[in-house]
Amino acid sequence: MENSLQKYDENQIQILEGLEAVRKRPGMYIGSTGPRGLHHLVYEIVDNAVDEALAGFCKNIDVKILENDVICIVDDGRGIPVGKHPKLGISALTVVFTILHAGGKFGNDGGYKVAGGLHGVGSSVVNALSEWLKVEVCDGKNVYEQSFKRGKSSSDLKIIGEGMQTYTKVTFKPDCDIFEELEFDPEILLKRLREQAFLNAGLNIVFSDLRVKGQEKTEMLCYEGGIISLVDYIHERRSLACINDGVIYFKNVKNEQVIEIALQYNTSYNELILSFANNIHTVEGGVHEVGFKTALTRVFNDYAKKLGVLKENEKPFIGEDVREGLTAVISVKLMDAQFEGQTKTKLGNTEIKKVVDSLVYEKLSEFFEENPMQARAIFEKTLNASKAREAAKRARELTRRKSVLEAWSLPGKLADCSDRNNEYTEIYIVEGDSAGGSAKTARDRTFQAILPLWGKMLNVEKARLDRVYGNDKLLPVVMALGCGIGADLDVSKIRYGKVIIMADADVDGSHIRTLLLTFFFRYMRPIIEHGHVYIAQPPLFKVSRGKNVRYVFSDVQRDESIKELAGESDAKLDIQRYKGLGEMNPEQLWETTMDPQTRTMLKVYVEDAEKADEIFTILMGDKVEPRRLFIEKNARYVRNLDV
Ligand code: TSJ
Repeated sequence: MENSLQKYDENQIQILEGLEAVRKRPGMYIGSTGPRGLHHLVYEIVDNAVDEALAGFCKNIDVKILENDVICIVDDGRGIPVGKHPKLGISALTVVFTILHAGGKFGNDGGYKVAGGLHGVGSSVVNALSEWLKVEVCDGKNVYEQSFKRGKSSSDLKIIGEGMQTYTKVTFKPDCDIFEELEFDPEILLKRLREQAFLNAGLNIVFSDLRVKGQEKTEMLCYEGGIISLVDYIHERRSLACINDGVIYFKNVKNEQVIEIALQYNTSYNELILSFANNIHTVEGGVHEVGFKTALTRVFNDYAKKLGVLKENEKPFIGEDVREGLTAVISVKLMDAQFEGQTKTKLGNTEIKKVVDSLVYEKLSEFFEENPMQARAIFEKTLNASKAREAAKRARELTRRKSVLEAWSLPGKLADCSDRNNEYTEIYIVEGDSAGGSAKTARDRTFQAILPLWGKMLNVEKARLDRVYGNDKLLPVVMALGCGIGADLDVSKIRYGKVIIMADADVDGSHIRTLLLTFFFRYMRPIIEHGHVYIAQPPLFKVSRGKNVRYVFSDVQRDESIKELAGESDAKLDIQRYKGLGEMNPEQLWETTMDPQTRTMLKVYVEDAEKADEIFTILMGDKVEPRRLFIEKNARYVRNLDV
C-alpha cells in the first residue's frame, strides 16, 4: 500500500513536469500561439471523438462555440474509461488529460486498431494550454466529472449523477496567458469539421456558434456519400462543369487497411488532388499519391492506345496531361501510419504505393471498359492538354532563347539589391508605378529588391494563368525569382529568401494578391511550402498628436490610439487615412511597412494560397451567378484577403 502510494507521488511529479514543458514551449506542440494554434486545440479534441467513430462506437459529434469563446465537444461513444490505470494507479481518464503523449491504447485492442496510436495524444496538450477544462463521461451507469486548471487537476474524478447513454463531453477555455487571441473563427472550424464529415461517411457532426444571443448558427455536417460527396462539393463550390457523369469511386478493404478513391474530370485546366491518411490531410502527399499518379498515367496510355485515341507513333501522355481538369480524393486508413516531411504530412509507408497503384489501374481499366463513351470524352481532353503542353514548350524555348540574346535575363523594371545571399535578401512585388517609386527610395538597397507591377491586370484581361510564358505581367516575376517554374522549379535557386507582396488594402490590391497567390499556388507551390512568400501590411491610418505618431492597421486600433493619445499633449489630433501605398512618403513607407525592425508581415501558408485559388477560379469563371453569390457571401474575405 505504502509502496503504491509512493509510486503515485513519483508519477505525479512526472505529470507536472510533462505539462509544464507544454506551457513553456507551446509552439513545439501545437505549431503556434496565434490563431492557427488556437484552432488546433479544437482539432485535437475532435480527432479523439472521430477516432471513436472510426472504431465503430460513435455516430454523433457535437461541437459548440459557447459564449466567451468556450469550446464544448460531445460524442456518443463509449466514454473515456474511468477505471484505474494498471501501472499508474490513477484513473485512465486522468492519465489522458495529465500525461503527455498518453495515447488512446490503454484499453485492450478491441476495435481500436485503425486509429490506434495515432490520436488521443493531444488531449493533455489542450488541457495544459487551457485556463480551465472540464470532462464529463458516462459509462451507461454513472456520470463522472473532473476539472482542471492550466493542466493541473482542480477536482478529483467523482460521480455526479446517473445516466443510461454513454458519452464523453469536454469543455474548455483556451488560456489567455498562452494565446495571442482567443476568438475562434467559425469558418476555419467549419472547414475542418466538414472535411472530417466527408472522410467518415455517415458520421454526423453538428457545429454551432452560440456566442451571440439571437444570432446562433448551426450547421449539420453529414455525408452519406463520403469522399464521393467531397468531389461533388468541390465541383459545385467552384461551379465547374464535369466531363464524365458521376464521380468514379473505388474502395478496397484488406488486412484492416482501407483505401478509397473518388475522382471526376471537369472542363478546367487545373488539377486538384486531396490526399488523406488516417483522416489527416497529407499536404505533402506521399506514397498513396504517388501510387495513384503512376497508375493513372499508365492506365491512360494503355487505354488510349487500345481505343486508338493515341496512335502507336505518337508521344505518350505525361502525368500533367492526364491530371488536367482532374479532381480526386484519396483516403487511406492504416495501422502505424508513418508521417514524414517538413510538416509531417507526407505518408511514408512504402507498401501502400503498390496497393494503391494496382487498385487504381485495375478499377479504372474496368471503368473505361464499361463506359467507352465517357472514356473517349476524358481522353479527348487529355489529348488537348498534351497538344497545349507541346505548344507551350515551344513558346518557352523561344522565350529562353530570347533571354539568352538579351544577355541579362532580369526584368527591366527590377531594382535589384546588391547582396546575393538568399538567406536574408528580399523582393517586394509592388502594385503600381508610384508606390514602386516610393519603395525604391525607401528600401535598403543592400538586401531589398523592388519589382513594380502595373495596374489592374485582372479586370482588363481575363488572365489565363496557363499562358504564363506569354504574360508580360507574370513573366518578370518568374525571371526575378530565378528559380524556374512548374516541373522545372528548384527552390534552392530562389534569388530572394522573402518574396513580399505589397499591395493596397483595397479591392484592386486584393485582386493583385489573389492573382499572385493563385499563380504561386499553381505554378510555384514549393516556394510557399518552404515559407518564402509574405504579404506586407501597410497601415490604414496615421494617428498623431504633436510628436506622438502611431501607425495603425484597423478601425479598432485607430480608436484605441485616439483614446491613448488624448491626454498626451495639447497639440491638435490628426488622423490621416491612407488610401494607397502611393500616399505615403518613402520615410513613412520604410518605417511602417519595410523596416524589418518595425514592420508586420503575414506569412502565406498553402491553405491561404489555396483559398486564393478558389476565389480566383470563381472570379474568373464563365458563370455569372455563382460569381455574384460568391462575392456577396465572401465580401469580407475578398476585401480583406489577409485575415
Ligand atoms: F480528447 C479527449 F480525450 F478529450 C476526448 C476523447 C474528447 C472527446 C470529445 C471524446 C473523447 C473520446 C474518447 N471519445 N471516445 C473515447 N473513447 C475512449 O477513450 C475509449 C473508450 C473505450 C475503450 C475500450 O477499449 O474499451 C478505449 C477507448 C480509447
